[in-house]
Amino acid sequence: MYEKELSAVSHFKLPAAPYSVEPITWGNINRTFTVFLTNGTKYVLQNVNVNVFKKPNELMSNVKGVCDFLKEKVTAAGGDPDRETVTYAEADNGSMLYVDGDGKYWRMSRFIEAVSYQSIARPILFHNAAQAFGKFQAQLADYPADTLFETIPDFHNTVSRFEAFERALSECKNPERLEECKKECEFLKSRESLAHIAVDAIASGKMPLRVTHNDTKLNNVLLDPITDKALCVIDLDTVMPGSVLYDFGDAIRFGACTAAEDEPNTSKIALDLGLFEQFTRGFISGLGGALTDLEYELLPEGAMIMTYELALRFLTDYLDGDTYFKLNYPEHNIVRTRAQIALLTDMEKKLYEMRSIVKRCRG
Ligand code: GN1
Ligand code: MG
Repeated sequence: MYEKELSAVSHFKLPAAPYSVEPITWGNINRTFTVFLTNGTKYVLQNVNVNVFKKPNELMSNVKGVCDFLKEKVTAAGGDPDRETVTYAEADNGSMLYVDGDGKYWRMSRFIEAVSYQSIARPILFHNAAQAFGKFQAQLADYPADTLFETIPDFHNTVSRFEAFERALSECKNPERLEECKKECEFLKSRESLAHIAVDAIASGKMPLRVTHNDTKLNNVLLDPITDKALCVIDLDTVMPGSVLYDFGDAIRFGACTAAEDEPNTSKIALDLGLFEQFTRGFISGLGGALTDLEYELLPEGAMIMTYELALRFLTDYLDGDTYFKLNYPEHNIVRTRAQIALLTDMEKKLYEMRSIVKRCRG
């Protein structure tokens, strides 16, 4: 069992020998494992998905650059860089990536003893996660953005995402799937204007580009199980120039929903306004309030745009024959699409309440 993984591990400089490997099942892109060492420490091993991250060396250059930059900031602020930032292990070739005989790319990082939540057990957790994502963005405000590679081109370009959906729809060769998702396709077409809000505001120079995380799911922040404080933001693969709306919106989409992002029973899906408020407060305070008027104004739309984007992406993948996201069962992508549409529908009803909450939190 796990011979390939253990063989990859043997190419990294580690403080002790590995003795076992266990898979971590969440995460829709890379394959991830916990590696246990004989000295009692643990490491995280990842097999980078090169179908998604086509230039793994550029990816690691981004990740390493951001980690090193954050380590300096954390140290200067008197924090613990080993717990508050990710530390990658060096491979025997001197880089942070090992390529095996099958052309698979592997990387390893120190395991941080903390909790990653899939859903909110207590509201304070969401507030603290929000603060960490806000602070993450504030810390990277003076990061040299021109040194960052675009690891996935047009990642949150919702106009391109809409075009990709239309292309998938016109090229789909699976009549059953086409029939099955007619309603969803109509819904997504009817909301096309959402795709333009952030993209146009950025293109016209009305809204700034910042260095953003771009994948702010709740499970991408580690929290201390005793104090509930957020320790470390993880999964830096998509750190790229982007909009504050993306980080805010994606976190709301995932964390302020009353059900999982792949809940099959859509009647369980709604936006929890209490959690929306917790996140908004935490995020603004983590960012130190450094938002423009337009950014504040569009935060609720940010939540809708990201939910819409994920609906487009899941449905595109379904129509394309499931080549991008990991699946647990064949219908997974259409179930995810329906869940996003249900959430977006509820957000549309709650738009005015979201706006009042943002105003209140802005103070
Ligand atoms: C993927 O693998 P994970 O869970 O970090 C995806 C995100 C989606 C998310 C949906 C590189 O993230 O964009 O929001 O699934 N990451 C990539 O669950 O596409
Ligand atoms: Mg990710």
